[in-house]
Amino acid sequence: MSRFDQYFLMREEDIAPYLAEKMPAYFPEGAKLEVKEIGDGNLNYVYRAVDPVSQRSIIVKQAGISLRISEEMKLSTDRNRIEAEILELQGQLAEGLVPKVYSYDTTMAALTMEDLSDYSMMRYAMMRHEMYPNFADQMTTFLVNTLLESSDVVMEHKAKKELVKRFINPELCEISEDLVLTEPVDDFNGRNSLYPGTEDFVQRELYNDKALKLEMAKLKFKFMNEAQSLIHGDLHTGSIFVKPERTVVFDPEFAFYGPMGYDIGNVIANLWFAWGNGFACDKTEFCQWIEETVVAVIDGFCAKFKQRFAEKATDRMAKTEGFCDWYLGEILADTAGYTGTELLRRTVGMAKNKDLTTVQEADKRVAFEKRNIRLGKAYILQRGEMRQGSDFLSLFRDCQA
Ligand code: SR1
Ligand code: MG
Repeated sequence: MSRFDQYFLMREEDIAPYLAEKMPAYFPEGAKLEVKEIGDGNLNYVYRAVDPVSQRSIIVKQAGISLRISEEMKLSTDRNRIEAEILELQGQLAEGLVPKVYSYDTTMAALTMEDLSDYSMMRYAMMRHEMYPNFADQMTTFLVNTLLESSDVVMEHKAKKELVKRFINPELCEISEDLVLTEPVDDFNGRNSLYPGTEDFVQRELYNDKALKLEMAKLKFKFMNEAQSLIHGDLHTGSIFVKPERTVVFDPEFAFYGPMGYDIGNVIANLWFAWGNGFACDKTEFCQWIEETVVAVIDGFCAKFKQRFAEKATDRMAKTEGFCDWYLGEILADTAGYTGTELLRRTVGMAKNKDLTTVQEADKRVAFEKRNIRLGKAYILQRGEMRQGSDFLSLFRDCQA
């Protein structure tokens, strides 16, 4: 009988005995581990354990039954199982671009994985206005490999449906259905918080705009009903680690079978948040790099997608002449739509981005928020017109005023 045979929420002092029991061979015998809680997300607890002598280290991530961001929000701890399983799958599809998982413990809802503390979380790297020239190339490889290769274009259809079943994720999807795809235009839970000076603008541009609400409803139903690919489901810059030579995507607990454009759109929107922070801090070169990166992510995705489609498509009808271009066009429209929803929800919703909230001067913060809202709306309303990276950039420039 062990104290880890029944679930409880661990604290720092529980991690060394937990690892001694569950991962006895990982550290040298007699190692005295130093443990620190380093979680930065809204949901879970993340511990880093280091043996200062051998310098070996590991991450333990545990799901709580209520969320860090709100005690009232309860969630099944099964999300950690989903995370462990998808990381293994993504590791096969996009080798080296996700952390290695060592173990998953269903009782404690805890997984152990590779420690990437020598990387920076991309959000903080962006807030320091650092530039990562390999990011677009590695991110587009991750996106194309994980999204295209988990879709019906490539997979045998019954095997794909098995994955749809295995990664059904109703509770975390509900969070996104509400926070991302409803509350920006309809604050029915009363959870939005508006920065002083933006209230009338938000009322007019978001809550009273019927055309926007209709398009948001379409995007919501696509999110709920289009089991296109095994998506990460929360691909913001807080789910990405970077160092100059390598990009690693983590934290896929929101994963489920949904539209590819949701992941790509999340990346693009969070790049625009980084731009907004850079702009508020007068970082011209950094902003220029972000603009180039947005274009490179879209164009790189399209080029790699077409190439891999030609190499890997197995479905007879998917190989029909013209289908790949049509399919990619739909993905780009979805990408623009979900870029828009992410821009809006991270500006007015309960889970805001630090790139935005750390801007102290009121006039700059208001300008940042209004630009996000104009841009988010434009991406949603004009999503059918996006053909390439330069279209995403032109729309962004049109919304500067
Ligand atoms: C209630 S959880 C708020 C947000 O944190 C996660 O990272 C997701 O983005 C979610 O929408
Ligand atoms: Mg997260």
